[in-house]
Amino acid sequence: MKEIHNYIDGRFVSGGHEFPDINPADGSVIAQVCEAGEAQVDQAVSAARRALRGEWGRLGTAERAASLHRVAEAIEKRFDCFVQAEVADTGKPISLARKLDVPRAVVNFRVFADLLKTAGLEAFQTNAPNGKNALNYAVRKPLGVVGIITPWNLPLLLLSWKVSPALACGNTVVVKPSEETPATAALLAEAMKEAGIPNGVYNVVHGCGPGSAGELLTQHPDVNAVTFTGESSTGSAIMKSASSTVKPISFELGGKNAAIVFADCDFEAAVCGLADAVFLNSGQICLCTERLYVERELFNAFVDALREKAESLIPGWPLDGQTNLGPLISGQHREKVLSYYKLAAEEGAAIITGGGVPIFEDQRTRGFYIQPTILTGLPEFARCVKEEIFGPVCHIAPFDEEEEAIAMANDSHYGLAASIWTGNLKRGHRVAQQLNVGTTWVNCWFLRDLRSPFGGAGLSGIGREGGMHSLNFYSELNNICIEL
Ligand code: NAD
Ligand code: 6OH
Repeated sequence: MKEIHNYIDGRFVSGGHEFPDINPADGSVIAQVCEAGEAQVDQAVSAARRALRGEWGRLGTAERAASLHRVAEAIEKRFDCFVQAEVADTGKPISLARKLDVPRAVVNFRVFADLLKTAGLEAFQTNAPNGKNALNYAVRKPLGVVGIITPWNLPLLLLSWKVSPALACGNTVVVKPSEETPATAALLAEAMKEAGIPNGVYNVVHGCGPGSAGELLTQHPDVNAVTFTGESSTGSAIMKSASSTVKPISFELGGKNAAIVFADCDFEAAVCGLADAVFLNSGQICLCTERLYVERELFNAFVDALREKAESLIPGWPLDGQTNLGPLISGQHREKVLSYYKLAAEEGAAIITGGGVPIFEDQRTRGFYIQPTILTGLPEFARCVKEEIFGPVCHIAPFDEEEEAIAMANDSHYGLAASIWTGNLKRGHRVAQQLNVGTTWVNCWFLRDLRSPFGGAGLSGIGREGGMHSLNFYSELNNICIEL
């Protein structure tokens, strides 16, 4: 049986308790994963601390940028290995891993390398009231050792989106990938080695959250900052454990994202765009849409068209190029999503399509597939309209007035993303500017420029990453004031 090891100070380290890495398509065991205990987390943090003082800490920005480009090349060289590992761990369709996950990881390293080379610094010439003149300028220094904790939905993509700016800023990192999807973080260690990244700069510890590697990392006194993507409730637990040592935190958390569809939209484009927004990656993307508000005159036609899209999805084997609907990540997560399907019926929803589990006559019966599901008829206060489900499911409600749609879209404790579908761009701007979210798309979805700010309002997060926002989070600014 294959083993996935921790990666500490440039070496793969085995030992300790092991847990299985499960293939969600058929429930088979892909590998045994070595869980890092307290001693190993400690070793990883110490290695990262030493590396800050070594060769890595002495590199200039141009050399660090070149190192990140070499990491990007090393991933590209093993592109198929990364794709296979991501597909096996997540069950996502191979077409998606090829098109989104792995290429996006490569681009993350390239974008932050280039940004680092071109990023300027703030400078102010000061004329103080006492007549003195001074020059103020800020220099960027690394935060130190950054703890990075990531989820299972886009494992390599979300990991690289944090590792690349953290390294660009001269930090060293200890990453704790999701226990469900440990493989690509380990493969990235091989790419780091190949790219000549010094030992201790990138470390991986495997395990779960509470009482395991995740919590050990966030409460470690020698970790200088924590960046986390995952559920809002986990964010709250991490905030508590990081608070005793007052670490800076950056949180990208859950969402209950809305879409507003106006009758003047390009109907086909809206249906196709929203079919992706609801069902891509089996609805397991933080940006996926779970609440749709459709202008009443379009409502029936829209529900019918989205139903057709849902029913045409192919829940095949992930490695089959035709498959466009993979399983959910785990049996436990499927139970959670199915409990919402059941709750929806209890809350009085009309189930337009789906609501259960697809039938197979092969090993997929042991996998965690679920039917894509469309609900209508729920009141806005229903739990299925309020709580993040994180599956291939949405609720569609009609609206009559623009203000009403905005009010319903904003009536959420979350505030990650939204989309607006309209042929009237003036309205697009007007509505977008009233939504309380971190990202609003008009006539598109998940079209992301890596330089633009990314994060959420309310329960959806703290802070922004992306472009300069990432460089600012991952660096400590030292403002230097010189009297002239
Ligand atoms: P999760 O919060 O259960 O786990 C995420 C990571 O945190 C895992 O590595 C886990 O082991 C670790 N963890 C759990 N408890 C911990 C603790 N107490 N201390 C330290 N680490 C701990 O999330 P998930 O189920 O892996 O991912 C799905 C969730 O992530 C959804 O809510 C989704 O919306 C959210 N998400 C948000 C974004 C975003 O950018 N806003 C992106 C992707 C996913
Ligand atoms: C959340 O699940 C995914 C976020 C991904 C990005 O923001 C991106 O630009 O790749």
